[in-house]
Amino acid sequence: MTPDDLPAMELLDASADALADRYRRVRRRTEVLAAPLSPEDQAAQSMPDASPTKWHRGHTTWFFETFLLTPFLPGYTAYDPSFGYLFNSYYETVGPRQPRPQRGLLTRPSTQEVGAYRAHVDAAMARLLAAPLTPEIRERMELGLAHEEQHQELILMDILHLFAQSPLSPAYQPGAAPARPDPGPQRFHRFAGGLVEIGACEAGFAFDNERPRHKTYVAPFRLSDRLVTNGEWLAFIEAGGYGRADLWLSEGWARVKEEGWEAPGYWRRDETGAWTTMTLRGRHPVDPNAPVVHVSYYEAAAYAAWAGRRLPTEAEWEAAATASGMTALRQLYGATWQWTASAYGAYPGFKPGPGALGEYNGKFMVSQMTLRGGCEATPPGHTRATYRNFFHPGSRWMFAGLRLADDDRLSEVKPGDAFLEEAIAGLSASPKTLPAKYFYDAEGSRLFEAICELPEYYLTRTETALLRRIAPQIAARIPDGAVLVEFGSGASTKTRIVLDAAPQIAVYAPIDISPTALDEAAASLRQAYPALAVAPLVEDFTKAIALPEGARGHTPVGFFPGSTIGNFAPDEAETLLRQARTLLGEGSLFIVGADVAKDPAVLIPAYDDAQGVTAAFNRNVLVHINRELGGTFDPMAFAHKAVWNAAESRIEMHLESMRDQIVMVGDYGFRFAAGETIHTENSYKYPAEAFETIAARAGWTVVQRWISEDPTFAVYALQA
Ligand code: AVI
Repeated sequence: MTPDDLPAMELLDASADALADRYRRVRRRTEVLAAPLSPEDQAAQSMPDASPTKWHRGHTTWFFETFLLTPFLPGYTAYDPSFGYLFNSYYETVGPRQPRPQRGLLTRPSTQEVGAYRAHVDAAMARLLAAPLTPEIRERMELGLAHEEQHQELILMDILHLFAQSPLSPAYQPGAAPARPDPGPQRFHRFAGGLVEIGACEAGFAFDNERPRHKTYVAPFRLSDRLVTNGEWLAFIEAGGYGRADLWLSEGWARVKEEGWEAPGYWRRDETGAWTTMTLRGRHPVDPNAPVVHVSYYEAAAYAAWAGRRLPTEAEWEAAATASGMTALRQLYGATWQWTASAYGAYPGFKPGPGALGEYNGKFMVSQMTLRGGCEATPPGHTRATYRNFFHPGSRWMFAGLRLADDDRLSEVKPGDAFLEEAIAGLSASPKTLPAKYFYDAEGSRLFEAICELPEYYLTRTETALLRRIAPQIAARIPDGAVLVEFGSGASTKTRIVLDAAPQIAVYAPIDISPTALDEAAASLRQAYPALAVAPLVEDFTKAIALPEGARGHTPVGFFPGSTIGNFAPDEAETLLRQARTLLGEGSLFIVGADVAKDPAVLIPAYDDAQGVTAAFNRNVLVHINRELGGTFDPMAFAHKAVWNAAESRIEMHLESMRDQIVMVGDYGFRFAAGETIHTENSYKYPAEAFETIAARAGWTVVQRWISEDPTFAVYALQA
């Protein structure tokens, strides 16, 4: 040995120690998991797929004995030659074995004797691990440890299945799980796909089925940031999901019929009709916020069909999991295994290894579906992005749930689109909201004009009459050559009253977000008032920071009729008035119309008219979203509601979901419970003093106030 070899040797020894240490920890963890179970618990087998805990403890020990001690520890003889038959799981190369469905008949060896077998093998393993380790031993050690960890999860799955058969619903672990917080709406993250690489690279441990790493093409797709919840599954049940053959694969539908499935595995309805489920903590009410678990592939696929989605392929899942890191996608590894749409098969270039261990995963590569991620019962650090779990599509006893995916069809939605961002933010809020300004597409503007003509909608008529009466007084305050700046001018109907009374106005500067409304209004005013210069400004008036070019050199007079100020909350109204003051300038005049609080018997019909025009106006925000953001709202599945909120002194408009439903907006899915509302508009009705306080806070002095006879409506003259 040269001095240069020394550090390498130390490293080798250190890693041998680490391996021995890991061996002890993994083996101890199995014993800790088995500790709460009595010998009777450990011996029973609840179905052919599940094995007794005692058998898992024996089998994992046999694995080390067969694949490490016998070939590599000189002089080792098997603890008991009969154990090879009892604890061989499926290795044909090793020899015959106890049939899997009859593992529960193995009353001998006793649980205690299995403990002694474990201790014997552990002592021999300590001797093996104390000697220098060849790469082959190391490789088998890694496999043996990962194998034992797989059985640790199986112990929990199988004991849960066993305990679920007991009329006593025993708890493996005491106490109820804490209630989960609402995970919020599913967000569908977009992934570009393309030619991606999946599978484990050569370095480090991975099971044989994770290799070889290879390239595969993935079309652009979207993947939900979280798992489907029990609450969402309940909606599927209540929507008759288990009774609709059209949602199910033929084999799945046959299972539904044969086994009478009407809910996930372990779910049961109690006397009150509420659902409970069996967990490792015993039987408990189903937590609507927890991920759904114990669903078969058939159920997962049916749910996805019902939700208008699909399951991700395993390549999509892995590409997304590796691309997103841990931030964008939630619940990747620690909640439930996630069914994928991929059949479990060999990766291109896969070849089973030589000998018995070549049987580990390869021979099961048919008739099963792949699951990705990990679950609460998966030992910490056991799983990874490339990990491929697999089960028959009808199995439900493992901890399996789902995450939805979809094709990426929405490339027309521009990132950074304010409408999309505000709609997503509002629909993600609780309670859900949408900004009122999005009522006003072309159809919304037309509907609003129709509202202004309604017998119940007193505002327009009353304000118009009031303006006609007070126009001379307003005109007297307007200087010669002024520019009349109108905020949210729309059709500029009321403007004419002021223009008629004040011919000294030289320029009209309407500000509106709708170019078509502005063009039409400007054209018709130019025709009616040939001496008037019209200088329109296409802008959201809440954002306008400069007057149009044509207003330069003229004294600005602001005009903001229609009680649009009432569509802003008091603090927003104050900000808006302050901005208007900056825009119009020191000393300017500002004429503002605002509705006044009054009897709800007058207010409510004004916002819920007999002809349903306001209802159509309200629903139009959904139509607008459908058209511009690829939304899937069924507007008629939402009822129009107008309510008087006395505490806030405002009329509120809401859209109430008439049923449980899932709606997509852009990449995002939103669940609506029946009766849940979207708050779409506030229309504040300020007592005159309240409005004047806001105006004063914004730096304005109220120089005159006019209030109509019943129904009351106010016009204020403010001075900067
Ligand atoms: C534009 N704004 C003043 C109307 C209002 O009365 O709040 C909008 C409206 N909403 C329902 N009907 C009319």
